[in-house]
Amino acid sequence: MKRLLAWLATCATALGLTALTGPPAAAAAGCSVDYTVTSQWQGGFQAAVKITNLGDPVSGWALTFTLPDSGQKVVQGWNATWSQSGSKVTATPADWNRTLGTGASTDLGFVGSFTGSNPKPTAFALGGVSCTGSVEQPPPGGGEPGPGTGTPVGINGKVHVCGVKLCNQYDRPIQLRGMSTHGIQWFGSCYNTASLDALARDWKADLLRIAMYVQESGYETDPAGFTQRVNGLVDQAEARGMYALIDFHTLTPGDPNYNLERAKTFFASVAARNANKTNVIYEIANEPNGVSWTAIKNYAEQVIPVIRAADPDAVVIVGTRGWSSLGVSDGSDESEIVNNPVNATNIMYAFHFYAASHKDVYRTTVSRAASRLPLFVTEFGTVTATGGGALDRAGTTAWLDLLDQLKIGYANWTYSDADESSAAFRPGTCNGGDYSSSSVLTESGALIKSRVSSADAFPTG
Ligand code: IDC
Repeated sequence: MKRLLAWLATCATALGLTALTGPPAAAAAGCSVDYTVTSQWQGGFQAAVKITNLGDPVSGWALTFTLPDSGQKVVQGWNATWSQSGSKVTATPADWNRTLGTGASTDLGFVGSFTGSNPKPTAFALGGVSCTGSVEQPPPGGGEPGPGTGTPVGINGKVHVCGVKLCNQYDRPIQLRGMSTHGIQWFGSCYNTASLDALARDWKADLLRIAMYVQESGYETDPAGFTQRVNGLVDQAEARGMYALIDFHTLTPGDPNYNLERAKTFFASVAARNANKTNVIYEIANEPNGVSWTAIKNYAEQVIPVIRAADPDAVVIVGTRGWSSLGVSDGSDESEIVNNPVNATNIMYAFHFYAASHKDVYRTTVSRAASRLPLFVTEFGTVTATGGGALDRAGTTAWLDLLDQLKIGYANWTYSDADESSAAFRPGTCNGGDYSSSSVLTESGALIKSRVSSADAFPTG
């Protein structure tokens, strides 16, 4: 081992890797993977995986691929840390092969088990970039901010659920913090170049939740038009290196099954269109209410396969009973989900709160549920559940401290100038071009901006 290390150190010096202190501002990226089954026996096999970095040097990487047969499992691997979530496998480097210069290779391997046939895995990617043997050049000019320049998406790449957490391309848990739009049918003018630049640059948001109401003059009135608007905002978020949470904002009626056919049509379309993007997360039902967990689960198990058929490896978030309260607002709790989870992998469950309405019993539930279920706070307010009333600063702070501690991601309602205290901007802001001055912020906006803009500590490698 010592000799190997010494040899690697020599190679690293020869490749000029000692000068590698951090990622270049914008990097060329590309890779190839040679996958060989070196031996196979009844129910088992051994595979060799040679990765070659064709792009700029990397220090820290994650290899991901998909096992095509759901019976296949990685039993034991070497020369990397191996993990598997559903059919998705992630390998992250050991200390000695963290750094890969341009043209450098590293040899990994694993022993796997299988049932049925044993086809070759698919979708090999290094750091979220497909290993096709070609190289993606950085965009000309490399303008800031952008997806490859130290932005949330640039650093974390494609996210996935790992245990009860959300993990980045290095298979390390992360918390994504950002803002929700208001209903895009009403506040579309609030989402423009200047406001989204402010969200990415000043607020340093990781995430834009795109609230597409289905009723109340939303999607049902113009499916093609709303689908297009959502896709446009996905692109706007991507261009700024932010994740886009596509929210199918069901609210009234509360049974998501009322919109089942619409959901299938909508998600088939957005999942096909956005399948190759790194930044998309799907939220399939905002706030189920007046409906049982069984009915919600049934809806999820019909919509998720539609998404997976087009976009197999994106995270999907499922709304929960009682306005996404994990059932608490209906006198239940998370146990109904723990005992009867949605039959799908790479999913999370939504929890929503409004700080002035949802207090200790809700916080206790989230603290307890967080060790059992992957949770994402896809919507919360600093005020009462009406979206109005006085700001609850202490309650909001207690909630956000808890979410930070548990690394639970969140989006605040709303990045808009609605005339209600939950909005971040004062009424009229979206008629002008200034989204950056403190004078355009409401009390809630100022509080949330200070929280969202604090530094992210995204782990790499
Ligand atoms: C509210 C809006 C308000 C709108 C109302 C009805 O703030 O302007 O008139 O919806 O569409 C939720 C919902 C979210 C609500 C929000 C505040 O997801 O749509 O927005 N809220 O009431 N759940 C709890 C609170």
